Amino acid sequence: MKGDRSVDLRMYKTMVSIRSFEKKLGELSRKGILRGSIHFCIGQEAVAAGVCAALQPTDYITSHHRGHGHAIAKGARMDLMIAELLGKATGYCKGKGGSMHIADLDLGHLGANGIVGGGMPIATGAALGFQQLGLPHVVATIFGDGAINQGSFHESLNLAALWRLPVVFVCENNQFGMTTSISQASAEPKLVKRAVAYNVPGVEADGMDAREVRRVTVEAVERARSGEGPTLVVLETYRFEGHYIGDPVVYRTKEETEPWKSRDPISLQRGRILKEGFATEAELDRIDADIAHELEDADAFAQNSPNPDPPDLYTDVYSG
Ligand SMILES: Cc1ncc(C[n+]2csc(CCOP(=O)(O)OP(=O)(O)O)c2C)c(N)n1
Ligand SMILES: [Mg+2]
Repeated sequence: MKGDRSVDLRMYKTMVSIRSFEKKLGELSRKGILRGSIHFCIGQEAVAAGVCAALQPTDYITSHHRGHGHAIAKGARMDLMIAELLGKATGYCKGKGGSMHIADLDLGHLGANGIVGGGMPIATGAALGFQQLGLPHVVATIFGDGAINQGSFHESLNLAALWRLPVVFVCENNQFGMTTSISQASAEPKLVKRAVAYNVPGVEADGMDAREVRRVTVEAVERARSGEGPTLVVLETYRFEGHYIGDPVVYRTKEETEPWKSRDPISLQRGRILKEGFATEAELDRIDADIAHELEDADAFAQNSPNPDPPDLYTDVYSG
């Protein structure tokens, strides 16, 4: 597929930002500055970059527990994200949510979610609202191969298909749900076949290739926006790290992992940009350096931010 210089560079920048951001989190965790569990999406950056590059800024996403990449790709600020992860008052949710609860409604990010499968009903409900109000927005709901076995997937996709809601169901298939492989969890390991049950198109694509991810998502977004309803998009990818920071990863072999690592989505995109003459090595190095610089500033901002006031413990957490 032919590239587009500005889109390809934007997706490269998004992917490098995501990886650099998570490497920074690893550093902060090792130093004991960042506490608590985090789920890295290193290796899966092309999904976030490609899906969000297929959306308009006025479109929406829902994300999941491994959601840093989705937030960054939708335009979230890394300084506010680190502040949130450090529990600071300046964070996206005033430090009350942490890694799994980053949201920014103004950016069209309806929220990451610690409940596996929790994003799909939210996306479906938002899409119903947009349809009823006659608004042109599309919602991409990104969930894992583990989440596809939750009731919320079936209920949401069924209703979205029945009512032709403007949602795209994006399964980020990283081959595992915690330590459990697809073959241990799904009677039908070909996940895309589930589209048949709900009478919607099912598309599979290489989730290590941002350009390919964007291509299939653009088609699904157009379909959703034109009132034809949802598509199930299954993107084949792999998390290079453990399920959570500190996971000893005893359930995967080197033989399994190496072929995926050799298809690193960032290297793939960088190589393609160079080959097609969209940028030089020096220009790409400058992008990398700018991101590193931005992250240093983001880290300093977060670490120097105040902790929440103890009385704030009771605000935002109850309704009524
Ligand atoms: C409803 C619910 N059940 C179980 C869990 C525990 N849990 C957290 S992540 C996870 C695996 C999810 O796998 P997948 O959807 O493939 O996402 P991945 O971690 O691979 O990105 C599980 C079972 C949870 N958070 N929520
Ligand atoms: Mg998974």
